[in-house]
Amino acid sequence: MAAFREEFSRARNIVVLSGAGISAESGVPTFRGAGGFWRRWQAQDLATPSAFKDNPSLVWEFYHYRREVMLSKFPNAGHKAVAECEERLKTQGRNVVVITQNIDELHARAGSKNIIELHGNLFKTRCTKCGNIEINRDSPICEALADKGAPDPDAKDAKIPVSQLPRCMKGKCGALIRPHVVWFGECLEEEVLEKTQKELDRCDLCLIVGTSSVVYPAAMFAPQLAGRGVTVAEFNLEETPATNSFGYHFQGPSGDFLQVALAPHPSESES
Ligand code: BJW
Ligand code: ZN
Repeated sequence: MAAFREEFSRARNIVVLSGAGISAESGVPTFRGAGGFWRRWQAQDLATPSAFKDNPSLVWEFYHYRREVMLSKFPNAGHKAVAECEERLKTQGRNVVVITQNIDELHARAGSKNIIELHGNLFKTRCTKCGNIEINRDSPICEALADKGAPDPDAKDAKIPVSQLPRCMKGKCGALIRPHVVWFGECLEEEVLEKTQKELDRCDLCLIVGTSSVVYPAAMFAPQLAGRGVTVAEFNLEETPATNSFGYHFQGPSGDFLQVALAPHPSESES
């Protein structure tokens, strides 16, 4: 940690690449770990365009459930350490950007400003017909989903009629809307990828936090930086397929480690 802190004190452009694990200490389920979504449900039934085409009711139940869960969740020490670091380093002319795979908004709620959401946002919707994107924090998002808990993977036939699922409010459109998130087989937004590349190009220190590093393209960002000679520090409960390519691996809850890793360095008072 002391060696990492030395490198941290010299870095000018820090990238924090985060995944579901950073929100685990807030009580938000991850995807692949114990209690993770993909342990209980099949990803192809809930997070692909064909799942939404075949059963929009089941997919909406899943995202509705996750929206409702977030009402009782709050940023944890990890999100806060990242946000405080961004604010503090800004006054020193240094830059911190969060590039997150998470759609839960906890980085923003902790106070981070410079955020790139790679996989979209749980509280945005997109119209399947006119493409209109809206922020939507309604609870429930439509009457038919009210009081629905987690979707039952074995009850795929108990479908809500499409006419009762969330609809587009733009003008007279009225078509079915979907969560504005990136599913498997879908491309990440061009603008998001361009912004990400710019940040990766100027990055001189990367923290990769709470991601299994198995989902592309996010999984290749940190190994690419390491290949270019940029220091990468991984914060995870476990080792990942990418661990061996990184300079530092802090194994444990990210909240605990990030508080220490990103605390003010003595040299900051000199700058
Ligand atoms: C803690 C902790 C604590 C716990 N402290 N740590 C190249 C090679 C192979 C395949 C592909 C490829 N390029 C593209 C693909 C296909 C596919 C893919 O990657 N497949 C792989 C699974 C094999 N990728 C795509 O389809 C992407 N699109 C794309 O590339 O377009 C171009 C293209 C299209 C078609 C063909 C080819 C190219 C889109 C990917 C979209 C992912 N979407 C999801 C769901 C949507 C958002 C949502 O509903 O939330 O995004 S899937 C899910 O996985 C979600 C997550 O953002 C994402 C990553 O998961 P994450 O964050 O890593 O979570 P976990 O649960 O996996 O890991 C948690 C970690 O935290 C663990 O390591 C724990 O140990 C740790 N942890 N508690 C520290 N307290
Ligand atoms: Zn529309």
